[in-house]
Amino acid sequence: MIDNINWYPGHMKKTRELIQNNMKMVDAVIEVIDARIPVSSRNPIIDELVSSKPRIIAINKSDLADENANRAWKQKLTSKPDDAKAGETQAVIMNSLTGEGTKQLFSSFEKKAAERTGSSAIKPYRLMIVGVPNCGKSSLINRLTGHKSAKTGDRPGVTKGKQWLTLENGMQLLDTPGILWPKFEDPKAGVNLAFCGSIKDEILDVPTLAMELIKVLTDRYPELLLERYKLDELLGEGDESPETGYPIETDTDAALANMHQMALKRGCILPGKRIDYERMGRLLLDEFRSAKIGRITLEWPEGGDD
Ligand SMILES: Nc1nc2c(ncn2[C@@H]2O[C@H](COP(=O)(O)OP(=O)(O)OP(=O)(O)O)[C@@H](O)[C@H]2O)c(=O)[nH]1
Ligand SMILES: [Mg+2]
Repeated sequence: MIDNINWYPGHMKKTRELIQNNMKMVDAVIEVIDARIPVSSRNPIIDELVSSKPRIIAINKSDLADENANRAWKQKLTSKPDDAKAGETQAVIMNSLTGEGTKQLFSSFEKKAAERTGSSAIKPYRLMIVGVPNCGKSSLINRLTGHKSAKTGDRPGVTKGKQWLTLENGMQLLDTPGILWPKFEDPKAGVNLAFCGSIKDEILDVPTLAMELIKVLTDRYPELLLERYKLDELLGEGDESPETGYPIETDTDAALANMHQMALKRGCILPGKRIDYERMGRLLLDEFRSAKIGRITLEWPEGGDD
Protein backbone atom coordinates (compact mmCIF):
# COMPACT_ATOMS: atom_id res chain seq x y z
CA MET A 1 0.00 0.00 0.00
CA ILE A 2 0.99 3.54 -0.66
CA ASP A 3 1.24 4.39 3.02
CA ASN A 4 4.02 1.86 3.38
CA ILE A 5 5.99 3.22 0.48
CA ASN A 6 8.25 6.20 0.49
CA TRP A 7 8.35 7.39 -3.05
CA TYR A 8 11.70 9.05 -2.67
CA PRO A 9 13.80 9.40 -5.83
CA GLY A 10 15.82 6.25 -5.10
CA HIS A 11 12.67 4.22 -4.81
CA MET A 12 11.28 5.64 -8.04
CA LYS A 13 14.51 4.68 -9.81
CA LYS A 14 14.33 1.13 -8.46
CA THR A 15 10.66 0.80 -9.40
CA ARG A 16 11.35 2.06 -12.88
CA GLU A 17 14.16 -0.47 -13.31
CA LEU A 18 11.99 -3.29 -12.02
CA ILE A 19 9.17 -2.45 -14.40
CA GLN A 20 11.64 -1.98 -17.26
CA ASN A 21 13.10 -5.44 -16.64
CA ASN A 22 9.69 -7.06 -16.47
CA MET A 23 8.64 -5.16 -19.56
CA LYS A 24 11.36 -6.94 -21.57
CA MET A 25 9.68 -10.26 -20.90
CA VAL A 26 6.19 -9.38 -22.04
CA ASP A 27 4.52 -8.94 -25.38
CA ALA A 28 1.96 -6.39 -24.22
CA VAL A 29 0.98 -4.29 -21.25
CA ILE A 30 -2.26 -3.54 -19.45
CA GLU A 31 -2.18 -0.07 -17.91
CA VAL A 32 -4.87 0.25 -15.26
CA ILE A 33 -6.28 3.70 -14.52
CA ASP A 34 -9.10 4.97 -12.30
CA ALA A 35 -12.06 5.98 -14.48
CA ARG A 36 -12.96 8.81 -12.10
CA ILE A 37 -9.55 10.45 -12.47
CA PRO A 38 -7.99 9.28 -15.73
CA VAL A 39 -5.42 12.10 -15.71
CA SER A 40 -4.33 11.98 -12.08
CA SER A 41 -4.21 8.18 -12.00
CA ARG A 42 -1.78 7.96 -14.90
CA ASN A 43 1.94 8.35 -14.68
CA PRO A 44 3.64 9.80 -17.77
CA ILE A 45 6.63 7.54 -17.18
CA ILE A 46 4.49 4.71 -18.50
CA ASP A 47 4.78 6.00 -22.08
CA GLU A 48 8.53 5.74 -21.84
CA LEU A 49 8.43 2.35 -20.15
CA VAL A 50 5.99 0.68 -22.50
CA SER A 51 7.63 2.23 -25.55
CA SER A 52 6.68 0.25 -28.62
CA LYS A 53 4.70 -2.59 -27.06
CA PRO A 54 0.99 -2.85 -27.64
CA ARG A 55 -0.85 -1.46 -24.67
CA ILE A 56 -4.36 -1.67 -23.38
CA ILE A 57 -5.53 1.03 -21.05
CA ALA A 58 -8.07 -0.47 -18.67
CA ILE A 59 -10.40 2.35 -17.60
CA ASN A 60 -11.14 0.59 -14.34
CA LYS A 61 -13.74 1.28 -11.66
CA SER A 62 -15.94 2.35 -14.55
CA ASP A 63 -18.97 1.43 -12.43
CA LEU A 64 -18.14 4.38 -10.15
CA ALA A 65 -17.63 6.88 -12.96
CA ASP A 66 -19.90 8.84 -15.29
CA GLU A 67 -20.86 6.68 -18.26
CA ASN A 68 -20.54 9.55 -20.73
CA ALA A 69 -17.05 10.27 -19.47
CA ASN A 70 -16.11 6.59 -19.73
CA ARG A 71 -17.10 6.59 -23.38
CA ALA A 72 -15.32 9.88 -24.06
CA TRP A 73 -12.13 8.62 -22.40
CA LYS A 74 -12.25 5.32 -24.28
CA GLN A 75 -12.29 7.24 -27.52
CA LYS A 76 -9.65 9.71 -26.42
CA LEU A 77 -7.22 7.08 -25.11
CA THR A 78 -7.49 4.74 -28.08
CA SER A 79 -4.75 5.60 -30.53
CA LYS A 80 -5.82 6.44 -34.03
CA PRO A 81 -4.14 4.76 -37.02
CA ASP A 82 -2.35 8.02 -37.86
CA ASP A 83 -0.86 8.46 -34.39
CA ALA A 84 2.88 8.83 -34.66
CA LYS A 85 3.50 6.70 -31.58
CA ALA A 86 5.17 3.37 -32.21
CA GLY A 87 3.05 1.39 -29.78
CA GLU A 88 -0.62 0.86 -30.39
CA THR A 89 -3.01 1.75 -27.60
CA GLN A 90 -6.51 0.48 -27.09
CA ALA A 91 -8.74 1.60 -24.25
CA VAL A 92 -11.28 -0.66 -22.59
CA ILE A 93 -14.00 0.30 -20.13
CA MET A 94 -13.39 -2.05 -17.23
CA ASN A 95 -14.92 -3.22 -13.99
CA SER A 96 -12.48 -5.56 -12.29
CA LEU A 97 -15.05 -6.67 -9.77
CA THR A 98 -17.59 -7.96 -12.28
CA GLY A 99 -15.26 -8.64 -15.18
CA GLU A 100 -16.89 -6.15 -17.53
CA GLY A 101 -14.42 -5.37 -20.29
CA THR A 102 -12.49 -8.63 -19.96
CA LYS A 103 -13.79 -9.99 -23.25
CA GLN A 104 -12.75 -6.90 -25.15
CA LEU A 105 -9.40 -6.89 -23.41
CA PHE A 106 -8.71 -10.43 -24.48
CA SER A 107 -9.99 -10.06 -28.00
CA SER A 108 -7.52 -7.21 -28.60
CA PHE A 109 -4.64 -9.30 -27.32
CA GLU A 110 -5.76 -12.40 -29.22
CA LYS A 111 -5.68 -10.34 -32.40
CA LYS A 112 -2.18 -9.14 -31.56
CA ALA A 113 -1.02 -12.65 -30.66
CA ALA A 114 -2.32 -13.98 -33.97
CA GLU A 115 -0.38 -11.31 -35.85
CA ARG A 116 2.95 -12.55 -34.50
CA THR A 117 5.28 -14.35 -36.83
CA GLY A 118 8.42 -16.50 -36.52
CA SER A 119 9.57 -18.07 -33.26
CA SER A 120 7.65 -15.62 -31.09
CA ALA A 121 4.41 -16.92 -32.61
CA ILE A 122 4.81 -20.29 -30.91
CA LYS A 123 5.55 -18.87 -27.45
CA PRO A 124 2.70 -18.03 -25.10
CA TYR A 125 1.61 -14.40 -25.40
CA ARG A 126 2.74 -12.67 -22.22
CA LEU A 127 1.16 -9.77 -20.42
CA MET A 128 1.84 -7.57 -17.44
CA ILE A 129 -0.28 -5.13 -15.49
CA VAL A 130 0.91 -1.71 -14.33
CA GLY A 131 -0.72 1.19 -12.54
CA VAL A 132 -0.64 3.54 -9.57
CA PRO A 133 -1.64 2.23 -6.12
CA ASN A 134 -5.27 1.32 -5.54
CA CYS A 135 -6.37 1.53 -9.19
CA GLY A 136 -7.41 -2.14 -9.13
CA LYS A 137 -4.37 -4.04 -10.42
CA SER A 138 -4.70 -6.99 -8.04
CA SER A 139 -8.45 -7.19 -8.60
CA LEU A 140 -7.83 -7.32 -12.33
CA ILE A 141 -5.20 -10.04 -11.98
CA ASN A 142 -7.67 -12.06 -9.91
CA ARG A 143 -10.42 -11.47 -12.40
CA LEU A 144 -8.31 -12.46 -15.40
CA THR A 145 -7.13 -15.64 -13.72
CA GLY A 146 -10.61 -16.46 -12.43
CA HIS A 147 -9.51 -16.06 -8.80
CA LYS A 148 -7.35 -19.12 -9.27
CA SER A 149 -3.85 -18.44 -8.20
CA ALA A 150 -3.18 -14.73 -8.21
CA LYS A 151 -1.20 -14.90 -5.02
CA THR A 152 2.25 -13.56 -4.77
CA GLY A 153 2.32 -15.42 -1.48
CA ASP A 154 5.95 -16.01 -0.74
CA ARG A 155 7.99 -13.50 1.13
CA PRO A 156 10.43 -11.41 -0.88
CA GLY A 157 13.58 -13.29 -1.65
CA VAL A 158 11.93 -16.70 -1.45
CA THR A 159 10.47 -16.57 -4.92
CA LYS A 160 13.15 -17.11 -7.49
CA GLY A 161 12.49 -15.79 -10.95
CA LYS A 162 9.18 -14.69 -12.32
CA GLN A 163 5.93 -16.45 -11.75
CA TRP A 164 3.50 -16.59 -14.59
CA LEU A 165 -0.18 -17.28 -14.34
CA THR A 166 -1.63 -19.15 -17.28
CA LEU A 167 -4.95 -17.82 -18.47
CA GLU A 168 -7.73 -19.86 -20.04
CA ASN A 169 -6.79 -18.76 -23.55
CA GLY A 170 -3.19 -19.89 -23.03
CA MET A 171 -1.79 -16.40 -22.48
CA GLN A 172 0.46 -15.79 -19.51
CA LEU A 173 0.19 -12.99 -17.01
CA LEU A 174 2.99 -11.85 -14.73
CA ASP A 175 1.84 -12.54 -11.19
CA THR A 176 3.03 -9.24 -9.72
CA PRO A 177 1.77 -5.88 -10.91
CA GLY A 178 4.13 -3.01 -11.62
CA ILE A 179 3.26 -0.31 -9.14
CA LEU A 180 3.80 3.15 -10.52
CA TRP A 181 4.18 6.10 -8.20
CA PRO A 182 1.38 8.65 -8.19
CA LYS A 183 1.86 12.19 -9.45
CA PHE A 184 2.75 13.78 -6.16
CA GLU A 185 4.41 16.70 -7.88
CA ASP A 186 1.03 17.96 -9.12
CA PRO A 187 -1.01 19.16 -6.12
CA LYS A 188 -4.27 18.87 -8.04
CA ALA A 189 -3.52 15.25 -8.84
CA GLY A 190 -2.71 14.65 -5.17
CA VAL A 191 -6.11 16.00 -4.15
CA ASN A 192 -7.89 13.93 -6.82
CA LEU A 193 -6.07 10.79 -5.70
CA ALA A 194 -7.04 11.59 -2.11
CA PHE A 195 -10.71 12.05 -3.12
CA CYS A 196 -10.65 8.57 -4.65
CA GLY A 197 -8.92 7.02 -1.65
CA SER A 198 -5.72 6.29 -3.52
CA ILE A 199 -3.57 8.12 -1.05
CA LYS A 200 -4.01 8.61 2.62
CA ASP A 201 -6.42 11.31 3.65
CA GLU A 202 -3.53 12.98 5.45
CA ILE A 203 -2.66 14.97 2.34
CA LEU A 204 -5.30 17.36 3.66
CA ASP A 205 -7.34 17.00 6.81
CA VAL A 206 -10.72 15.37 6.27
CA PRO A 207 -12.96 18.47 6.51
CA THR A 208 -10.67 20.41 4.14
CA LEU A 209 -10.57 17.51 1.68
CA ALA A 210 -14.37 17.24 1.88
CA MET A 211 -14.75 20.96 1.26
CA GLU A 212 -12.56 20.66 -1.82
CA LEU A 213 -14.79 17.83 -3.02
CA ILE A 214 -17.91 19.92 -2.37
CA LYS A 215 -16.45 22.69 -4.54
CA VAL A 216 -15.91 20.28 -7.42
CA LEU A 217 -19.29 18.60 -7.03
CA THR A 218 -21.14 21.93 -6.71
CA ASP A 219 -19.58 22.89 -9.99
CA ARG A 220 -20.03 19.63 -11.92
CA TYR A 221 -22.76 17.59 -10.26
CA PRO A 222 -24.97 20.01 -8.27
CA GLU A 223 -28.11 17.96 -8.85
CA LEU A 224 -26.52 14.84 -7.35
CA LEU A 225 -25.52 16.76 -4.22
CA LEU A 226 -28.99 18.26 -3.84
CA GLU A 227 -30.60 14.88 -4.22
CA ARG A 228 -28.30 12.87 -1.99
CA TYR A 229 -28.33 15.36 0.87
CA LYS A 230 -31.94 16.44 0.42
CA LEU A 231 -31.02 20.10 0.12
CA ASP A 232 -33.40 22.73 -1.24
CA GLU A 233 -30.55 24.66 -2.82
CA LEU A 234 -26.82 24.93 -2.91
CA LEU A 235 -25.57 28.16 -1.40
CA GLY A 236 -23.24 30.39 -3.38
CA GLU A 237 -21.80 33.88 -3.54
CA GLY A 238 -24.10 36.52 -2.08
CA ASP A 239 -26.18 34.04 -0.07
CA GLU A 240 -26.14 34.29 3.67
CA SER A 241 -23.80 31.86 5.37
CA PRO A 242 -25.60 29.73 7.97
CA GLU A 243 -22.30 29.54 9.84
CA THR A 244 -21.47 33.23 10.16
CA GLY A 245 -24.64 35.04 9.10
CA TYR A 246 -22.57 37.11 6.67
CA PRO A 247 -22.87 36.98 2.87
CA ILE A 248 -20.79 34.25 1.22
CA GLU A 249 -17.84 35.76 -0.62
CA THR A 250 -15.67 32.92 -1.83
CA ASP A 251 -16.08 29.37 -3.08
CA THR A 252 -14.52 28.18 0.17
CA ASP A 253 -17.18 30.08 2.14
CA ALA A 254 -19.79 28.47 -0.09
CA ALA A 255 -18.37 24.98 0.39
CA LEU A 256 -18.38 25.48 4.16
CA ALA A 257 -21.95 26.75 4.07
CA ASN A 258 -23.09 23.80 1.99
CA MET A 259 -21.27 21.37 4.22
CA HIS A 260 -23.06 22.99 7.15
CA GLN A 261 -26.42 22.36 5.44
CA MET A 262 -25.48 18.77 4.68
CA ALA A 263 -24.34 18.16 8.27
CA LEU A 264 -27.66 19.39 9.61
CA LYS A 265 -29.52 17.01 7.30
CA ARG A 266 -27.35 14.09 8.37
CA GLY A 267 -27.34 14.88 12.06
CA CYS A 268 -23.60 15.51 12.21
CA ILE A 269 -23.95 17.75 15.22
CA LEU A 270 -21.81 17.96 18.34
CA PRO A 271 -22.95 18.92 21.84
CA GLY A 272 -23.71 22.62 21.97
CA LYS A 273 -25.24 22.37 18.47
CA ARG A 274 -21.86 22.73 16.87
CA ILE A 275 -21.42 21.20 13.42
CA ASP A 276 -19.36 18.01 13.32
CA TYR A 277 -17.35 18.78 10.19
CA GLU A 278 -15.04 15.83 10.77
CA ARG A 279 -17.90 13.31 10.70
CA MET A 280 -19.67 15.04 7.83
CA GLY A 281 -16.41 15.16 5.89
CA ARG A 282 -15.77 11.47 6.34
CA LEU A 283 -19.34 10.66 5.41
CA LEU A 284 -19.13 12.68 2.22
CA LEU A 285 -15.83 11.11 1.18
CA ASP A 286 -17.16 7.61 1.89
CA GLU A 287 -20.31 8.27 -0.10
CA PHE A 288 -18.33 9.68 -3.00
CA ARG A 289 -15.89 6.76 -3.02
CA SER A 290 -18.66 4.19 -3.03
CA ALA A 291 -20.63 6.14 -5.67
CA LYS A 292 -23.59 6.54 -3.31
CA ILE A 293 -23.79 10.17 -4.43
CA GLY A 294 -23.85 8.91 -8.01
CA ARG A 295 -21.48 7.98 -10.80
CA ILE A 296 -19.01 10.81 -10.90
CA THR A 297 -15.99 11.58 -13.06
CA LEU A 298 -13.69 14.32 -11.83
CA GLU A 299 -11.51 14.62 -14.92
CA TRP A 300 -12.91 14.73 -18.41
CA PRO A 301 -11.12 14.71 -21.74
CA GLU A 302 -10.16 18.13 -23.05
CA GLY A 303 -13.14 20.32 -23.67
CA GLY A 304 -15.18 18.56 -21.00
CA ASP A 305 -12.76 19.20 -18.13
CA ASP A 306 -12.17 22.55 -16.41
N1 LIG B 1 -16.23 -0.43 -7.68
C1 LIG B 1 -15.06 -0.96 -8.08
N2 LIG B 1 -14.10 -1.18 -7.18
C2 LIG B 1 -12.94 -1.74 -7.61
C3 LIG B 1 -12.72 -2.07 -8.97
N3 LIG B 1 -11.47 -2.58 -9.07
C4 LIG B 1 -10.94 -2.57 -7.84
N4 LIG B 1 -11.81 -2.07 -6.95
C5 LIG B 1 -11.60 -1.86 -5.50
O1 LIG B 1 -10.54 -0.94 -5.35
C6 LIG B 1 -9.72 -1.27 -4.23
C7 LIG B 1 -8.28 -1.45 -4.67
O2 LIG B 1 -8.19 -2.58 -5.51
P1 LIG B 1 -6.84 -3.43 -5.66
O3 LIG B 1 -7.08 -4.46 -6.70
O4 LIG B 1 -6.35 -3.86 -4.34
O5 LIG B 1 -5.88 -2.29 -6.24
P2 LIG B 1 -4.32 -2.36 -6.50
O6 LIG B 1 -4.07 -1.53 -7.70
O7 LIG B 1 -3.86 -3.78 -6.54
O8 LIG B 1 -3.78 -1.63 -5.19
P3 LIG B 1 -2.29 -1.66 -4.58
O9 LIG B 1 -1.89 -3.10 -4.46
O10 LIG B 1 -2.46 -0.98 -3.27
O11 LIG B 1 -1.42 -0.90 -5.50
C8 LIG B 1 -10.33 -2.54 -3.64
O12 LIG B 1 -11.18 -2.15 -2.59
C9 LIG B 1 -11.13 -3.12 -4.80
O13 LIG B 1 -12.22 -3.89 -4.36
C10 LIG B 1 -13.78 -1.80 -9.92
O14 LIG B 1 -13.69 -2.01 -11.12
N5 LIG B 1 -14.92 -1.24 -9.39
MG1 LIG C 1 -2.38 -4.78 -5.39
